[in-house]
Amino acid sequence: MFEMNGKYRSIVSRRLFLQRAGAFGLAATPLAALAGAAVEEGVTFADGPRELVTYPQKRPLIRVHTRPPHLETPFEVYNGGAITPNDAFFVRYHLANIPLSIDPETYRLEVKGTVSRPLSLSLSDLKKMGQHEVVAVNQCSGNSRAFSSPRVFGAQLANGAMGNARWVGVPLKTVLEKAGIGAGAKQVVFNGLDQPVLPSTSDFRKSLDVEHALSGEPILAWSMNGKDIPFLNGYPLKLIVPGYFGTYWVKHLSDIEVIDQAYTGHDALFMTTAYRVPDNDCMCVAPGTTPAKTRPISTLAVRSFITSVVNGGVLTAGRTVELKGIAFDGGTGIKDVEVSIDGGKTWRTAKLGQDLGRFSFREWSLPISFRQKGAAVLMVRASNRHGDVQPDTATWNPAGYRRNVIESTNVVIA
Ligand SMILES: Nc1nc2c(c(=O)[nH]1)N[C@H]1C(S)=C(S)[C@@H](COP(=O)(O)O)O[C@H]1N2
Ligand SMILES: [Mo]
Repeated sequence: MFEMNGKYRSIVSRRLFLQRAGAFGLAATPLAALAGAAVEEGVTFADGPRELVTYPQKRPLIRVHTRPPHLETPFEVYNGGAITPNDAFFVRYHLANIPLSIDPETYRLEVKGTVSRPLSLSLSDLKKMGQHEVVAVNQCSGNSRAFSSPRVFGAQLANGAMGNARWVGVPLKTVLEKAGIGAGAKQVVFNGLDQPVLPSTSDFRKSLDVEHALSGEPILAWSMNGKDIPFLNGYPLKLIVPGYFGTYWVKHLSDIEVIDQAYTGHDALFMTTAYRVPDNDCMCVAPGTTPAKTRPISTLAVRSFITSVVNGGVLTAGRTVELKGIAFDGGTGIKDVEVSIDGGKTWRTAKLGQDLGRFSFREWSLPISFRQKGAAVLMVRASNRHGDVQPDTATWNPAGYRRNVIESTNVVIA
């Protein structure tokens, strides 16, 4: 049985400790040092520097909210490799009533609705139905939202609401085929064990079109990087939708319902109102305006980051430094990564690292020696196999979703 209760209660006191550590100037303690490291460059957070908090199975992560837990991965983690460690993986919940303990013996996944054989499956039933592995990026739609200009409502996230992991589970297709999809089935609705506190609040449910659900790509995963999925990331079962934004990756998955119409209604808020983008090619509107029509957000935009140097970093002139970072897209795979050290005037091609599959982070590296001293602007831009390239200027939408502008890292060569 996984129990969150005892440890979970201590979170509040840990948070107070971190605050006091700052207030009393305990700069020499490791915790205070970590808290200091949580300040993200280039973001003006209204509440000032963001502190770190520790939750069960997690190293200290950047606190966005605590009720429910909403945590970002400290950016330096992405420099450690293409796979994001389980204990460093970001956490996002919408509803305050999250499960605190789940018994894997009594846990069941219900499959119901327009199916010929409704199912109630235990974890061991699921594990016997097939094991499929995929390395895929889970990125929140609002990742990097804090950089939107003009500012937008919503959690002010820097770049830490993304992660890449090796997921193992049974293809959703296999489970749906066992249940027998009825004629006229249109969408499949996914629900997890977390609930709203008030009945007037919408539950967190997501839907996929039947064709997508049966494509073989989405999987029902119980394993993340070779271990049980951490509790806060959706133990014991999580829907993995490779190439799609994290909002579809329903955690603590408890029921799957096949329906014969498009998913709407009171409980469909997270499909019908939230997580929607302007219904046009750029998924954008003129800054500050409201789109006439929207559609549900879907695949990840091509993105890349420099991870080996932080904004404000100092590099030594005349010596070769290995610049490195990550790139990813919504599933065509990364084609090219280019780096500029002169603010975008000239570009050179980086070397791509190991290919862990088209849904994965792809590491890149490029040795560079800086000749001139002074300020320099480093940039990285990726293109995918579909021919999409990151834009020079940021597009805008009211929720600050899907940011993928070429980012700049300001450094000093000394
Ligand atoms: N049950 C449940 N699943 C959920 C959510 C939620 O609030 N409840 N949030 C979604 C959103 S918007 C994101 S970005 C991802 C985050 O996954 P993680 O917490 O494992 O990083 O979970 C998704 N799955
Ligand atoms: Mo999200």
